[in-house]
Amino acid sequence: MSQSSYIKPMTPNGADIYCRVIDNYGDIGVCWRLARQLRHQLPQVRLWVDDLHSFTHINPEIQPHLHLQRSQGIEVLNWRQDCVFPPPLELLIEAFACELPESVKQHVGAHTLWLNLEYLSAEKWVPSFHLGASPQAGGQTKYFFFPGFTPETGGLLREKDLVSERDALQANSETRRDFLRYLGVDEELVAQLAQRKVIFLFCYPNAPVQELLQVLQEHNTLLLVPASVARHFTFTPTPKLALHILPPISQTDFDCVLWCSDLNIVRGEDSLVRAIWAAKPMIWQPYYQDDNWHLEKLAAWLQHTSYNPSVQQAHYAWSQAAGHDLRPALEQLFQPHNWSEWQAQAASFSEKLINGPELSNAILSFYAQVARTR
Ligand code: TRH
Repeated sequence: MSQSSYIKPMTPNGADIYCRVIDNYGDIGVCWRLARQLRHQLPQVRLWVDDLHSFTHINPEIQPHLHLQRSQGIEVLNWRQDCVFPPPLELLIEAFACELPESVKQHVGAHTLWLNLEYLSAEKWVPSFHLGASPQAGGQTKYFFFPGFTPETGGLLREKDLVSERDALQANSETRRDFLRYLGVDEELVAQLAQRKVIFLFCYPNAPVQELLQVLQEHNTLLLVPASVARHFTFTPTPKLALHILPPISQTDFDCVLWCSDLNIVRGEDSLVRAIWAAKPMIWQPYYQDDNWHLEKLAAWLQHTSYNPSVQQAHYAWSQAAGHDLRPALEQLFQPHNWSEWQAQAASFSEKLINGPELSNAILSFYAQVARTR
């Protein structure tokens, strides 16, 4: 082949993702999903994580003492101070401004696309910052890559088979029962599923959980709560309100919990997206930020939904720890007509976003776009 006819491949030779676990599981949660998505399209994906112990909570295959291990085709590396870092692969993702090691930055060459993956937000300013270029001290350019809810952003992580797998589980009540049995839910409760709403509760400690429980005591409910959440509250089961505490489960099982539940109460960014894909009524609690910035995020997201005022009231009450407002909103929403409306709105919002951009594809398209200009 002559030099002039050579066409440079538009796909990177692989991806390096760097992730620092700040607290909770959100950062590693997004990075792990992204790594798996990219691995479907790239021959090599390396995920550098500074806290493998936290990683074990969402991926039980991980062995925290290993420096290098493989999980689902991905090389997982323990990111320690004393690591000798190889030169980066052609796609380099710095997750959530985690600050790359100096030696990695120095080796970012002309054929590497360097992205800073940002937090998900529905705020209006996001599209104008998406793909913004930031010149670096070493002469390279780093680009800001924003996930988001509109076509002008990087979109949301969504696996190819997500909808078919979700639909298969939701359409078959026996599969749903089997999954709850697998989670260890009592057979007696599994047998009562037709009479109980299954509610998944994944929230921050400041949520008005006691008020929620008071409402649920009057409705037949099976409440599923991760152990890491349950330890912040006192739960007293009643004849109508049954409780099942979940151990740490894999992200795949986490998704199935969302698909199996009638109402998902979730927090942070990753479970927000996953609850949207579940297409069930949901209440989202953004991660707390000083000066109530998280309420701006909540308002921006609610604007994208077509949720009616009671759903919005429930969201604000939940995020402002305002239990007195939560009760009337939930009582309204549990009325059969309003409940059906909420179900329909959740399904149509999910459907709308399913047709939007997918984050890993958007990253690879951007790589190809930049590669063409080199
Ligand atoms: O854990 P979070 O509260 O994460 C937060 C937010 O992302 C926040 O913005 C960030 O700044 C902060 O962390 C540091 O919520 P989130 O984002 O929903 O992430 C939870 C992840 O954990 C999600 O990928 C699902 C996963 N998970 C499991 O896979 N198994 C489990 O058993 C549990 C409880 C969670």
